[in-house]
Amino acid sequence: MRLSTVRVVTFIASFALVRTDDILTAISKMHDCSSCRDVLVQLKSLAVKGNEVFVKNFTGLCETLKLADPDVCVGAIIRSGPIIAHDLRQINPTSGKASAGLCDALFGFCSTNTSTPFQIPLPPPHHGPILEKNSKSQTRKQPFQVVHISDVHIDRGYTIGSEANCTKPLCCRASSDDSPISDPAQPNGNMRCDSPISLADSMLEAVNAINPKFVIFTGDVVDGHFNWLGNQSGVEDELKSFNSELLAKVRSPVFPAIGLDTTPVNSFARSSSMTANNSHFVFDIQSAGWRQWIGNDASNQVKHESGSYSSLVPGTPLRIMSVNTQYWYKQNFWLYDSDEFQPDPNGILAFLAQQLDAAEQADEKVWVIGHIPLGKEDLVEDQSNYYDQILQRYKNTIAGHFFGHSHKDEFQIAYSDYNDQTADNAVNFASIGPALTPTSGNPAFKVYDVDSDTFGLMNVKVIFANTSEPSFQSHPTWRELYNARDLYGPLVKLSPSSELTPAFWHKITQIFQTNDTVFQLFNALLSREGAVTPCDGDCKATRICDLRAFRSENNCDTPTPGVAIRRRDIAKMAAESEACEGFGLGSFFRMLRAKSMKAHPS
Ligand SMILES: *[C@@H]1O[C@H](CO)[C@@H](O)[C@H](O)[C@H]1NC(C)=O
Ligand SMILES: *[C@@H]1O[C@H](CO)[C@@H](O)[C@H](O)[C@H]1NC(C)=O
Ligand SMILES: *[C@@H]1O[C@H](CO)[C@@H](O)[C@H](O)[C@H]1NC(C)=O
Ligand SMILES: *[C@@H]1O[C@H](CO)[C@@H](O)[C@H](O)[C@H]1NC(C)=O
Ligand SMILES: *[C@@H]1O[C@H](CO)[C@@H](O)[C@H](O)[C@H]1NC(C)=O
Ligand SMILES: *[C@@H]1O[C@H](CO)[C@@H](O)[C@H](O)[C@H]1NC(C)=O
Ligand SMILES: CC(=O)N[C@H]1CO[C@H](CO)[C@@H](O)[C@@H]1O
Repeated sequence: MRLSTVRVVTFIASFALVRTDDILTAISKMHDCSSCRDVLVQLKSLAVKGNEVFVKNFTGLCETLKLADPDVCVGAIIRSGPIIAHDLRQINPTSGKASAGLCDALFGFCSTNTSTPFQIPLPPPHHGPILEKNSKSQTRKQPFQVVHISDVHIDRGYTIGSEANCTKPLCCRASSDDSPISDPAQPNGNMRCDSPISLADSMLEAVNAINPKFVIFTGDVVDGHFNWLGNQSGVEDELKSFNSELLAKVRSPVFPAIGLDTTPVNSFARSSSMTANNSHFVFDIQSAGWRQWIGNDASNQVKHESGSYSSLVPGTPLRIMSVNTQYWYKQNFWLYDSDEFQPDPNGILAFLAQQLDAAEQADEKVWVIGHIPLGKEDLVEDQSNYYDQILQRYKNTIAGHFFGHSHKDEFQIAYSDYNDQTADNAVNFASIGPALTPTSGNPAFKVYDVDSDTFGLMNVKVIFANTSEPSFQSHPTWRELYNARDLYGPLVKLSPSSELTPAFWHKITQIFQTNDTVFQLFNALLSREGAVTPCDGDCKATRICDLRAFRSENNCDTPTPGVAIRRRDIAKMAAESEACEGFGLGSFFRMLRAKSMKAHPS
């Protein structure tokens, strides 16, 4: 979509002068945290007039400025707008954490690298010195396999032959707007579209053929159209359908985690909100849908612990703790409706700490799984820091972390001292992604070879389907892209009997620093060589810094307001954004700012 700058300028000028209370002028002058708060003051004056006025004004702006197609504008703003209006009515927009968080989520201002000091109450270790995990054991049993799938984003409305090069954030759905068709959607997927059912089925068959001991699924079921078309019954149907497909196609038990699937998307209300708008329906559906895999106790926890649960893998001392990370996600606008400091929304951290303590006493090992990794810019620094305190205390019990959300094949390392990031100080690591949806690269999943005594990883294999191969559209072929042991092991002289320890991953990041060939390969593998973006210099330094940041206060992402606007195709912006929110209110407000700055150059 292209728009005439002259028209925009004229429009904004008239709008700003005649129709709204200087909101756009304030937006165009925004350049730091304080001027961002000025905008919130203006927005609040609109919010107090009611949700309808708030929604109508912004829907009108979105449409007139052609920030998205009209149905996308109306659909997205009508869903999330009322939450933002509610926030503004509840909080002081001129100071405090809530207004800073809202500025950060909407415009990319007021973000800091700091967390609010708070000590999570934790009991001291129960035993004497815990036996060192024997990560270099010479006598190992045959490892077992675990499959990790993530971010399937299945579009049940995917229509073969529909327009794949449309003007919306996602395509491949039948629409009367698109004729004649320039780029027809193929049977098994397209990079501008979320996954057709046939692609998901194909992957689940490949997963089943591996016959893993169990499968972990780190969330995100519904497709991006839900950002502007979703409703509760639609989300319910999607979640149930994917549970049924997993059950029908995969013999192994599945341990899933709650993703961002709710309505409006990302928006999980805290229990402190005292409002009817919450996502309890998601927990009810999954409590029932996951019971046959995770057991009765864990199924009840899903319902009563806001989607989190703790479940022992049958026949092993390995416990899966699945955490709903969404109350720690900056694009969950429900987080900004109170000025009261809430260190542990919905008691998720307390639940984890209590379960880890019980696991420690029972001599179990734990894998923590969840949707959003804790180290990126899009995770609230506070809860990331408090989770890290729990991790440090239970580092001998936690044998692994597994997340999704970024759609990338990557990892994050935790250190006992983040100011002294060395191999010796690396205490844990998280394995992240990749995604099934072809929007961010070739569809892929991971297979882990797991030591049956320590539950550490002996190998990480990435299995992918190449969308560029002509045979992909008739029959996707799933094969190994690489495995970490063969690719990286020789570079760090990994001994044949050693696990892929946190220290191993730290040493890989050191190789990235010294050997750019290896780093560039890693950069290509992030998207399974399917959507490679060049990365040198500062980008490389940031990537390495981020791989060493299990805590979000330690990453090197600097939210650059409006940066994505420089991309040629605005419609694609949301799909490509690091935060992976799709077309949401965050992207809307950032686009609005970029447009208003063009109209009011400073
Ligand atoms: C925008 O808000 C103003 C109040 O500030 C209201 O008078 C006007 O009707 C709203 N515009 C639309 C299109 O709803
Ligand atoms: C975070 O810290 C880095 C390095 O210390 C700094 O360059 C960056 O500007 C900081 N970001 C913010 C938002 O304060
Ligand atoms: C998609 O459409 C745009 C304009 O509508 C055109 O410029 C572009 O070449 C098309 N891309 C493909 C891959 O067909
Ligand atoms: C809810 O969404 C589904 C598609 O997911 C759609 O078929 C249905 O009409 C929608 N219901 C309402 C009330 O909008
Ligand atoms: C995917 O297939 C294309 C076309 O055959 C090929 O050029 C490319 O190298 C393949 N990618 C990978 C990662 O194998
Ligand atoms: C970088 O790593 C590659 C692949 O292992 C190797 O072939 C090359 O010699 C290394 N380059 C340097 C400068 O060490
Ligand atoms: C803040 C907010 O979104 N409130 C909504 C909660 O749900 C009711 C009924 O669905 C709506 O009327 C409110 O606007």
